[in-house]
Amino acid sequence: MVIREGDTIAAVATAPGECGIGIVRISGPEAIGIADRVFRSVSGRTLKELPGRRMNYGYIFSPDDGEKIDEVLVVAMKAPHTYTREDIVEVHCHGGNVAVRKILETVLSMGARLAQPGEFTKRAFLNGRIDLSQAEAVMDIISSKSEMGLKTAVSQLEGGLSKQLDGIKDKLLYIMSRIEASIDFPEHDIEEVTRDDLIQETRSAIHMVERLLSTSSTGKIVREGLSTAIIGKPNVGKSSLLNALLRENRAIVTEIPGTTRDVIEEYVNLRGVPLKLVDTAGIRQTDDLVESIGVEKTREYLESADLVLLMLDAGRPLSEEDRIIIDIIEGKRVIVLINKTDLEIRLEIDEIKKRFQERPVIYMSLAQGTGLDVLEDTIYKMVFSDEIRTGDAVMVTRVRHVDCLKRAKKSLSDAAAAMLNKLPVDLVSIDIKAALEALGEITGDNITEEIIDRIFHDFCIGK
Ligand SMILES: Nc1nc2c(ncn2[C@@H]2O[C@H](COP(=O)(O)OP(=O)(O)OP(=O)(O)O)[C@@H](O)[C@H]2O)c(=O)[nH]1
Ligand SMILES: [Mg+2]
Repeated sequence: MVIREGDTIAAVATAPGECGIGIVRISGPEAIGIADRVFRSVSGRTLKELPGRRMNYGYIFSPDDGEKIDEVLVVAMKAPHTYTREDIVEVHCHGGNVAVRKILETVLSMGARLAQPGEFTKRAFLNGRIDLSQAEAVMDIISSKSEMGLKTAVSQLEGGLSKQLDGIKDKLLYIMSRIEASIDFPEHDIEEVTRDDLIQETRSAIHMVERLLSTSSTGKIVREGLSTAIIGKPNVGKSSLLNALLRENRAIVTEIPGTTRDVIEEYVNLRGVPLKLVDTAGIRQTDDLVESIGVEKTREYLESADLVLLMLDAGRPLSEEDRIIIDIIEGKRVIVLINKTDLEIRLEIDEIKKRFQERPVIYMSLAQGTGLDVLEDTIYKMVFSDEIRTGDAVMVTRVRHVDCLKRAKKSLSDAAAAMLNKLPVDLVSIDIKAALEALGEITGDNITEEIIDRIFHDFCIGK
């Protein structure tokens, strides 16, 4: 274990605004010394003298004029068994902006440096307490949008993904050792039996990488949410659907066509799946400037949507507007919703069914509250394959990981092909090494400073 000697950093770890408590966090070799210069415990003892990992009651004083700044609880944690593996002090003061900011300023004036976003977690990684995928999981826990997202991130933090990668890496190291042993043979080639065995091993490694990759589309949705656009002509009930899924009256609903003029975006938790739900302005030709901008925006959202909920009105025949919309959404992942089934049916349902043969068509009446459960069920099943639904919590959630896995798979396929074609062993070993490196990038075994900086740049301050 190598602890890197860094400077001492400090930041506010709690969110701004009026609240019960605020926490200023300090980490580094001078953390306890700096805290002792501004903290007076009621017992009169310093943090250096007091036992660690206990809350100590007292006050923070201004070093300039000796004025009390706030009544606090302070905990000191000695390296190496801490979040960063350095000495850490946390000052728990009253919430709100002033006390917290004043204490941070005081700590900085004593020689600490303001931490960069994610710098505490970066130190935990650089000091070897967690690997890079676990560091990323910390951020995913903080920004998780559903229970499913939280569960996946916690499993990743516990090393779930790292363990699966270790299994693949072990296999590759075994293959490497066998190849290196055969290099010693005079003919400089792999023996027939060994070759068959190594091809088997490589294929099994490819299979393991593929299994991880197969979780990535669900993984991305679990982390970022499924971007879902409700599309339809004016007055079909789009905003009514948003409200029903949100279980609150978020969007204005009226009988006047063209009620929604802007795009409304809300997160909905659908059985653990986070939906980034977008209610749009009904698409139609219009002379109204505001509405036409809304319609333009709708088209833009449509472009980036993962899923389109196409809403049609059961009580009206298909109109020109419906047909234009049906053309626009060609090629997208679509669920067709036939709303207002409580009215007399005038929609050409057979034509719709024929047009959307492969796609789910769901009947609903938002006025009567029917069809919502079928919709929820259909979306859930779309997102989660059977395998993922029945457990197996390890999921690949980040584009960065997907990229590394794809590179590993490519190198392994090249290695297998080289062995089959009886190419020189050195070539095989180059490919296996490349695969090992690509997998190592996920956990940060061999990674450049630049990539590390880019990853931690997205973190929040104080974490
Ligand atoms: N009969 C009946 N009326 C409904 C149903 N769903 C919604 N409505 C009514 O249809 C009207 C339009 O609903 P909205 O949800 O505002 O429709 P919209 O698609 O958002 O309309 P725009 O924002 O104008 O594009 C309202 O008067 C709703 O009460 C339904 O299932 N049956
Ligand atoms: Mg609307």
